[in-house]
Amino acid sequence: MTPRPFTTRLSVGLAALCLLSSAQAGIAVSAYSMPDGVDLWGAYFDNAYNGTRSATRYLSGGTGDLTDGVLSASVSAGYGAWAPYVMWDEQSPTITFDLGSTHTVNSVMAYFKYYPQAAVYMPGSLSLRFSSDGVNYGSTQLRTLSVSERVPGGNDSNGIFELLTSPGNGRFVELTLNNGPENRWLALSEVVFDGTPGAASSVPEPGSAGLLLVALAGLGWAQRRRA
Ligand SMILES: [Ca+2]
Ligand SMILES: [Ca+2]
Repeated sequence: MTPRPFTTRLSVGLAALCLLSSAQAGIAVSAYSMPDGVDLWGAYFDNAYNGTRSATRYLSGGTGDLTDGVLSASVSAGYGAWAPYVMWDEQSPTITFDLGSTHTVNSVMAYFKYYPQAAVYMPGSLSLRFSSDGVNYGSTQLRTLSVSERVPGGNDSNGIFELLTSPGNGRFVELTLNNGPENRWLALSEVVFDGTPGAASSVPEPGSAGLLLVALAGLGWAQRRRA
């Protein structure tokens, strides 16, 4: 069989990309709560947090550094350059995200900084749980980072991870950063959720964007194999 010209394959790929972006959109976080980062250098805590900071430095009712759209930054300029990050030392903090309403969550991306010379490491693992009411949570998804994931590069490199092992459903997402064997600094800059509003749907209707996407993806795959 004659392979289709490149332009045909390109248009199929673009169509699939457009569908992907419309079928799965970023979820805006309404609020998150957590123990604030360390109060050092005017940078290590949650600089942008706009909710309440209690006397024990517990944050609630707002958003900040972890959802401001700044995913990664160089910290080579010194202490103040860590401001985009929230940093905890010898802790395994739990962060509770409120998505505002129930969503099917297909992706949770986390953006960390790695700087071993400054004792800033990757977590050993991450625990995720979903809840519809913020009280009763489902079973825990444990995402263990591999040896190579825990060493994403040299000083000032970025550790960026998909945390979900399978789609979740709910309004509240509880994320715990389980410190690794070093039990030292963790530096987190952003957590990005993707998915669709509403509860987990049953069988999708024929002709829906999702099915079309699957079909187009299959077409592209078949053409690549033929090419
Ligand atoms: Ca950020
Ligand atoms: Ca900060």
